[in-house]
Amino acid sequence: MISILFYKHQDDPAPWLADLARHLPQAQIRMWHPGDADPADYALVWKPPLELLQRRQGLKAVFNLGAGVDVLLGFLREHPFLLPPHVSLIKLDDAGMAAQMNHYVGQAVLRHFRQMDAYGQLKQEMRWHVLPPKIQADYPIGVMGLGALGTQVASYLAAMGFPVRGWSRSRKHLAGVQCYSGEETLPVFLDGLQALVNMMPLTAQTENMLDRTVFNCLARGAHLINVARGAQVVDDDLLAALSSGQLGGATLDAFRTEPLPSGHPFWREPRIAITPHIAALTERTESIRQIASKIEALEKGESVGGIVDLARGY
Ligand code: OXD
Repeated sequence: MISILFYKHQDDPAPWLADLARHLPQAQIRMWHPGDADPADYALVWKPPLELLQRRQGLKAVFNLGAGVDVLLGFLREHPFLLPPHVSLIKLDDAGMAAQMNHYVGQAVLRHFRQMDAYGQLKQEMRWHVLPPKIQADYPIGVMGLGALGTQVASYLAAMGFPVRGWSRSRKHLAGVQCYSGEETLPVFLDGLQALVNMMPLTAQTENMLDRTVFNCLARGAHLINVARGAQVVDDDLLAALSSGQLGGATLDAFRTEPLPSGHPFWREPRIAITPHIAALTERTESIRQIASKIEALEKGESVGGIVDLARGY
């Protein structure tokens, strides 16, 4: 019998365990508790403690129940022999997250493009006043990170009629999106952007990448949207760019420390919109359907998609 170990940080496991049992009736599924060192064929995890994976006998694959695999890759950097080479780390392919991401980024872009915060302020002042409209053709948006979710968001924004640029480490081609790749193209990609959307995986190269140098390349008053990882933004540089007016605002869904500590200056900065890491939530039914079919394929010796390239880090 296939045995599955389940752990999902800060989430009620009961509905997951029930759905898994429905989709994989042939499996023995258990929630991980501290001290459980019994063998398992598969581990389905989101932000697990290291102990869950250490010296786990029998593992064939680890499924990450979210988009970013940085927590697991962090473990592997510190403990290179944590997973034997035959054990794949598999991430979700979209699983309903792309549509949520499109909506989240779309609303943030439109709020800035249609000046809704400025109209909100005018309403507070009970003033009927028409602001000069922004012109869509003069409103380039840049998406950094063209992975599974980044490509969808870039195409979505292009379909909304915006000029869209995409930037990634390796070369990509995307209809309707001007694609740039490699560090040396960064200044051209960033030049004059009205909105910058961060969708990069967290790696040693992307940590602290969104700093004052990047912000200074954007159009004055540009908007930053971070739906990736907080550690990619230099918080003090962001606050300084907002104070100086180089950035007009920011929509942040990811933070260095989550939950965002109550004393953090972002809470008090009116130009920053904050959401608690909800841009794209893992959809249980779709994720379980996907993982169950991958487990069935792996059990038959077939190959599956979504395997993380450990050297690249995504
Ligand atoms: C993430 C997620 O990776 O929420 O941030 O899935």
